[in-house]
Amino acid sequence: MTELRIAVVGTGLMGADHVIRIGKRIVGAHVSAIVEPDESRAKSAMENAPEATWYPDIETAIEAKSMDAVLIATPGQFHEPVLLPALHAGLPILCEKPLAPDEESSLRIVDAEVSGGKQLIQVGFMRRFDQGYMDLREHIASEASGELLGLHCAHRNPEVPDSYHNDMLIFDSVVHEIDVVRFLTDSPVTTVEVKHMKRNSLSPTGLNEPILVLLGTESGVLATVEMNVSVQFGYQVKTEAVFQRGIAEIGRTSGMSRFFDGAISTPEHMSFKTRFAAAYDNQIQRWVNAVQRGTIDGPSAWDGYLAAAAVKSGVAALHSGSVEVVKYANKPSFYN
Ligand code: ISE
Repeated sequence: MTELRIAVVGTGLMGADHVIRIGKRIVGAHVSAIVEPDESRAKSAMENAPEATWYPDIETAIEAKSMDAVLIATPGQFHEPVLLPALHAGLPILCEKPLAPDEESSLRIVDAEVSGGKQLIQVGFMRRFDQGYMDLREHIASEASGELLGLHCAHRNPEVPDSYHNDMLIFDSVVHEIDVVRFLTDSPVTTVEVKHMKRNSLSPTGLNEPILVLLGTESGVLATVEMNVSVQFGYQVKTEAVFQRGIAEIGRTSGMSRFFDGAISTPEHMSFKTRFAAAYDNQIQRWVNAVQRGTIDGPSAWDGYLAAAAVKSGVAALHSGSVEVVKYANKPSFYN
């Protein structure tokens, strides 16, 4: 089988990481094109992709037929203008989360995929490829500890870039829990409420956090999410699941413990790039394999839309302080 030629669109933090990953660890694919308007960023990414050609925009890259598949890693608000021409060209796409930051553009993307007649989009909710989440989902489904009653999720970032603004707490960060709570429980999020903890004076100006988000699901399982983007000490994503007959926990950092100078210490991750490195590898390898078979293997554009619809209520809840009910469009039979 010939190697899959991938165009990586956007080579900021995540895109540059994916270029290295594809070059070093992914089997059966290589980066054939870097699509990036910023020349210096493109050049630095190309140091890890010797076979790649640089294009400033997706249209020129498509015109040059320089790829078999597209990996989109630009910020969420720039996904739609890349997704639509790539879909139109019939290219398989792995699109970083969120599919789009708002419900309306997510629906437009879904409509475009449906009219093209083939499922081409996979959304990069990488937590679904993390061993801990996969094990927990299986444990919940097995009912070995009885029925699942609730989830306590902690999502902590040491800090965020200057471009991060308050609504991103929901559409850029909590969107992971919104997707993964449905993945774990097999039940859609139906209500969202947001409470504020005491504001961290170390949070950047304009951010009012940490927040506590309550996600209610159709099945009655309630998930609490501590969303904290200024926790300083490290990057931590953990979940505790409460069952009828016990508790299950994922995400506790393992590794060498040092007993030194009157303290016991284990290093903590500082970024999602290392915390979820294995999940990203797994996600991209499975996507490459699926593309070779003409399919996808992971969350679809419809999953991306469902997350966006719940995000809309989440942002409303962040502003209103009330419980917001999530409304979903009818699922096109195309996604059954
Ligand atoms: C970022 O965009 C991610 O996707 C990370 O996984 C998340 O932890 C972070 O809060 C987001 O800003």
